[in-house]
Amino acid sequence: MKIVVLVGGVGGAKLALGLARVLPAEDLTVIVNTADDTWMYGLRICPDLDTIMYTLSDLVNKDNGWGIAGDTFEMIAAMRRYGEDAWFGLGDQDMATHILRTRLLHAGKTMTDVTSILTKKLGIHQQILPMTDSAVATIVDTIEYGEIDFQTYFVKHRWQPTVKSLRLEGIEKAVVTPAIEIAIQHAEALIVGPSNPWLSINPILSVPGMRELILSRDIPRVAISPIVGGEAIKGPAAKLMVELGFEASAQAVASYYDTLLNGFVFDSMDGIVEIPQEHVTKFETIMKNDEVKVALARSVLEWIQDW
Ligand code: FO1
Repeated sequence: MKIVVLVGGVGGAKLALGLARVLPAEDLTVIVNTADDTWMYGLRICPDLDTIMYTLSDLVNKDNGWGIAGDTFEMIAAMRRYGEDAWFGLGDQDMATHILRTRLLHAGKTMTDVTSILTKKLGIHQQILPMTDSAVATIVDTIEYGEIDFQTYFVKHRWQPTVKSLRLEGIEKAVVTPAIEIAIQHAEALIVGPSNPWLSINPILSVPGMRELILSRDIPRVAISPIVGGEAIKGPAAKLMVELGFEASAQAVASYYDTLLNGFVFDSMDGIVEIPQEHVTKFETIMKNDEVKVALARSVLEWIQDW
């Protein structure tokens, strides 16, 4: 069954790993948010693409969910010796990814091409696609600091500033890539991972033409809730929902996706309530180990099989 999954970073990567373990590699395409991307020290950093690549190649630091296991931070220490305010934890091995990516981009390759080259070198056979080849950046308007870029909000200030609004710089000019068009047109189901709907999934859905492309497919289109028992499994989703004027609940996430999707998965701890999607179910969604990731992937695939 050909599956397209939309993801951000850590939570989405866990589901992608579960799906990768149960599907033939050629049946899985992972579409990844790139609105968290940033430039640092002249290098292009793509945190969510990195997280997906490291997770699927089993390189990932499982304690953090991002970065490479056992990496060292000598370069960052040397930056601090020069007096740099080096708050972003770029690992020494991780740097190889950013250096190669930047070199390939400077040589004129698209982000789709660069990602394909890097994933193949890491032995990943699934297709990993950036949401667009255009540069898009999430800008966070906060009460404390005014407008700041995403990594400053998320990493430097540990997502503690109060968010007034979010804006996607460059989104009007972004285009759906040919690879994404083909993947969605051939998909037999589309799964939205348990990633942050506002920070990770909305940028993907905001690429002009993306919603229309998804809606043109009469296939199962389901999301897994990132909110369990009114709280985010990881990260700022619940805090952000309240700041943006929503109730922090799985039901509010389902309403946010509305009829773009036709199915929604609650966590087994939550009660099923009235939502816009036609198909609703409950599974264990807190992917604390690889068995749960695989079990969740299998359950979702079985559930949508006969729609
Ligand atoms: N997240 C952190 O919380 N602290 C870091 O120092 C950090 C460094 C980092 C370096 C490379 C990379 O690919 C990701 C990194 N992340 C770090 C994770 C990342 O910035 C966020 O988890 C995502 O942007 C949110 O999806």
